[in-house]
Amino acid sequence: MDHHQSHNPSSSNHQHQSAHKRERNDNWRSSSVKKLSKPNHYQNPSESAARQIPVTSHTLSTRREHFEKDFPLYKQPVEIGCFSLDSERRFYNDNRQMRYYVEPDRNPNFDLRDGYRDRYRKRDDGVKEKLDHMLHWILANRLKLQPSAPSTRLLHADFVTWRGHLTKLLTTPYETREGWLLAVTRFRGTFYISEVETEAARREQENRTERHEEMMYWGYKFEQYTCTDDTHSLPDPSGVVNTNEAFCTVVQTRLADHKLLFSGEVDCRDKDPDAPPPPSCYVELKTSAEICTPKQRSNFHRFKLLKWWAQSFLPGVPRVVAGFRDEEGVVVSVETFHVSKISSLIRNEHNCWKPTVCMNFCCDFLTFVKHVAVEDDPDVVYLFSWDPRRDVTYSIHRNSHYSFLRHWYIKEMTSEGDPDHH
Ligand code: 0WD
Ligand code: CA
Repeated sequence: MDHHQSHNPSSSNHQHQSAHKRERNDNWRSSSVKKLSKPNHYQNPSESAARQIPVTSHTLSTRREHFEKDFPLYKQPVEIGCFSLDSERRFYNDNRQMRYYVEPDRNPNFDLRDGYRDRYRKRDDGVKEKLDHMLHWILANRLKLQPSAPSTRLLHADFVTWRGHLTKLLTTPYETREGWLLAVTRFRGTFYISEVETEAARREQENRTERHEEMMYWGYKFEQYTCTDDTHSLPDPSGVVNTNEAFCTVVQTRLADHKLLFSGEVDCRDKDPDAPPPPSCYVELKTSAEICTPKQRSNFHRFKLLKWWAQSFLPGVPRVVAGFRDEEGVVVSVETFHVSKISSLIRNEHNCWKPTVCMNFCCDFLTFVKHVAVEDDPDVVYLFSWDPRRDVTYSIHRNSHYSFLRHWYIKEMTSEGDPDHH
């Protein structure tokens, strides 16, 4: 099956949905969640949670075999807005940072090292932005996010998060190296998910080699060789690479019974004004080491294409343009990957990843979150934690340094939406 069919709202997925839901919940209860007779911190389950899970459970399995089920419903993502971050990382509720894709030569010889020393302004990655830009976007677009029917909920969404966090969830059943920490806060019926840096990731960031630092620049330099600011000009590789700048799409979609609202950075769009509307006109840019041996090809399929597929499938970005570079950072070839064809490309690979496992795990994790994070309070964080070869566990933190919903957001969301407020 071509999994992009599931994006098509008219596909058979719609009809199969209720049967799906039943099957999924049974599976979640019986196999992927361990039952514990002595819970330690599963407190005060809501009525609906108590009804759906008769046993108290507090871990979630990530084993692949539990998620080899039918592909869950994933609605075609719809762009409901966008925002831009400028060279100083300032937020704008518009598309001023949109760039246009200019197709390069198939063998372009782009020098990705050019400008690393003298024309590079790197974003300060010590600043943890958490969900802040998304919260700004939500406040600026409150009216179009309100539930259609009167509700105690403020937003027509079950989950608000970054696309990058969802990518991590999709690849979890296949990840063997890096664990994650995801903080969840339930506020007025919506679950906000924000990543917390793990100790291992922090150490890695501190101990990066000079070579690694430079290679991180290469991806941005490739963008400069292939993108323009307007539809009429050509790329300008003589300029400064400033990684503060970003254009982000905000999309709404649904994974089984989870309504999702998330944002992801988009590299550029098709410059043809007759191209399909967003997100179908968007292009994701990547660089990767050139492939010289069968072993390298196999690794590329098994690891890289999994990450590329997951990241672009989520917001419905249909194309990934890859620049393959040599050891010296020279792009020797360029290839376009159609996201809908990636899963068939890898089918010949022995023991390879499966899109259905990725999507079912993500779906079951979100169900798990809904059952665990019962207390609706912006000062409470449910911290979900995962290490490779382990189950997902969680801990609860009240008024801790993990809290990430800003006071300005809570204040504005709870006052102005109140009909008595003037
Ligand atoms: O952990 C994250 N993903 C966080 C992202 C934490 C806090 C903030 N952000 C925000 C920033 O506002 C950024 O503009 O991330 C935005 C991008 O979010 P995303 O699309 O959800 O992230 P992801 O899919 O992981 O990465 C997309 C691109 C990357 O391109 P490649 O081709 O390497 O995947 O966003 C960039 C990077 O260029 N990027 C980041 N930019 C700023 N902060 C970050 C980050 N932490 N991670 C990746
Ligand atoms: Ca990219």
